[in-house]
Amino acid sequence: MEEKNLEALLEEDRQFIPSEEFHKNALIQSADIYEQGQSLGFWEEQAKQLSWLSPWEKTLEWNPPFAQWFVGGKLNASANCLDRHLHNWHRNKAAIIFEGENGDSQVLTYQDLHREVSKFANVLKANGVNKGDRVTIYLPMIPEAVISMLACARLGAPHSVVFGGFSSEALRDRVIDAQAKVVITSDGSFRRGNTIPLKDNTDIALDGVDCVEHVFVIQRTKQTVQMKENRDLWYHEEMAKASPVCPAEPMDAEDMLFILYTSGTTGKPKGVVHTTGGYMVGVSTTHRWVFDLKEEDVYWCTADVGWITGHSYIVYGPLANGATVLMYEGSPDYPNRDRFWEIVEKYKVTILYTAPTAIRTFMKWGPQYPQSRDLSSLRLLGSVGEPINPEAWMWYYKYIGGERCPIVDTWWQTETGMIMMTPLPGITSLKPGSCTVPFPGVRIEVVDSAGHPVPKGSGGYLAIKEPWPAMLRNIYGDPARFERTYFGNWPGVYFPGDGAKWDKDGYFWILGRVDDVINVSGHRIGTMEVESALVDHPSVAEAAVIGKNHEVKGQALACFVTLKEGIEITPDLENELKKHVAKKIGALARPDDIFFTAELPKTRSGKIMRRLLRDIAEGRAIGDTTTLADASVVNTLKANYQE
Ligand code: 6R9
Repeated sequence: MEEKNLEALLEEDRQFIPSEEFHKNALIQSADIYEQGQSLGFWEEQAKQLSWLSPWEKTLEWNPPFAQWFVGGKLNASANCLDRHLHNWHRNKAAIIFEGENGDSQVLTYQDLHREVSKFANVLKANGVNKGDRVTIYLPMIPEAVISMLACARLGAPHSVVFGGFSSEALRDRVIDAQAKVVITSDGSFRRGNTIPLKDNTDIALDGVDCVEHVFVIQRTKQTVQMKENRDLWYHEEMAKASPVCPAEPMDAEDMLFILYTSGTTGKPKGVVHTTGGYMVGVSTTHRWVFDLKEEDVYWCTADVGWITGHSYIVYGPLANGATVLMYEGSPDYPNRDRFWEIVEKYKVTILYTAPTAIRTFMKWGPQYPQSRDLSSLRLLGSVGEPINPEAWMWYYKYIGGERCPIVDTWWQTETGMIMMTPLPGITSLKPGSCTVPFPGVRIEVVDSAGHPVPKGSGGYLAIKEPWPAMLRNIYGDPARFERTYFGNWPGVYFPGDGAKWDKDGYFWILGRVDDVINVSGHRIGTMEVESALVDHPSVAEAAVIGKNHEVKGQALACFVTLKEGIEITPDLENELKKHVAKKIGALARPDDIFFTAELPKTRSGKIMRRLLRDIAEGRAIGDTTTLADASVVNTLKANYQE
């Protein structure tokens, strides 16, 4: 545990009680809900909010570490997000309000979305996609990304969305691991006035990959692309021919809905598997209660659909609840630094869900940007992705929420599928920096290394003691890794990889990852992935990567590199290595620092002394890092270092 963090958090004792006004209008007004959450009947009640084609026979079948929820039940996720909203006035409600980076906009009602999804499902079907086939989606934040996901769900073809900022190599690994039959991409994507060539990236990724039969290309930037004969098809041409009628495939509650890759402690990303019934129950319930969703809300989650936050809280949760979802394609500073606030003002956004790294960026830019816009429509704010430091929380509360909006700090993961710890905004007192308490029906504790709960006021490891409906069911193709990674510490207990503290009131304070995963701007990056990318470069002999504290990103990548015999250290090489990592993984993994060193400091047993490296990177152990190339320096540091 990081002592420094713990101390700082222990000093935080401000509390914010829900206003009378918010409380009396909230969906959840009584803490009795936590009592109800203690029986399985609670999740059955929530499941009844969805439409099922056949009822389930058993709520939970738990053979640790394998869980099955709503056993025997049948439903379709796309039908739950679309068809069931068509029977009344809801069909004319905006499902997606889209704002493009260049200022173009589009509104899709539930009826529109249903039609587009049905058409695209027919296109996919006509091109050989059947129930169970995997489809990789590599798209910008445009409505077609949602249409593609729901079209797959409609056919029962699990999707694997790959974030549009990932490199062609990262895309290739994920296509191969999933053995995808189809890839859906676009010509390019807009980014701060430039374009990123997604189709070109896809072509490189698929070179020599034989599982992919078709690539669908959506026209977004209109840049020139190569269309490969017999493989590539234009989305708009196929859609023009498609029928708008496509019945949704009845899916078993435990049929796979999607795979989503995430970083772990080894170099190979894990394909996290989510299934249909439990996931839909988990995300729709949490979305409704955590965001206190009302019919008239305009809900904006700023995540990308390439991450779990986009899956659960842009697509499946909100659409299952019939919400109006705002979707923004671009970056927060294009064309100006007030773009987010311009959007809030333009569409009268009522709920905003974003990440601490964004909030810290806005803090750095200064309050004049939000202050120049009318943000009075906002009534609730959310945070996700990493711990929010109390100063950022206070800034968000004051300058964005006008000291009127509760902030729900939601802790969860790709693997948990749904929000696991969070305030319920009508009843929970907020403490800046704490994600407060587990959601009803979720059992989480802070434990010591033996798995025993620690007393209130101390720190330890986070542990999830009981299965929950939206939990991951497996790692695609690797059940042994699934068991080892998540259930290897304490039998039958899920280990999320985070350290946490439990305060005197039973509130949880997340301290960050305790494994070799680094959280850069809310994105998980495995140190091993970056180390492998570096060692892949012909000049590099060995590499060690650590996360150093960073004002805006939370953590940034600092890399220690030893070079092969005879290779010279030059500023060019430093840039080349940074570029190499970005090319191998994606721009989000571009290192902040490369330190060339004659040797990596290791313990007698050969383990890299990462804490020493962190002290060096953060300037504590040594002032001038250029001397690291002198072998004696690292050896002296190492000799004086107390691990
Ligand atoms: C949803 C998402 C998961 C990791 C998780 C933790 C960190 C997420 C947090 C938080 C503190 C919060 N994390 N939310 N830490 N407070 N509210 O981000 O999923 O990309 O899989 O990352 O992010 O360390 O273990 P994912």
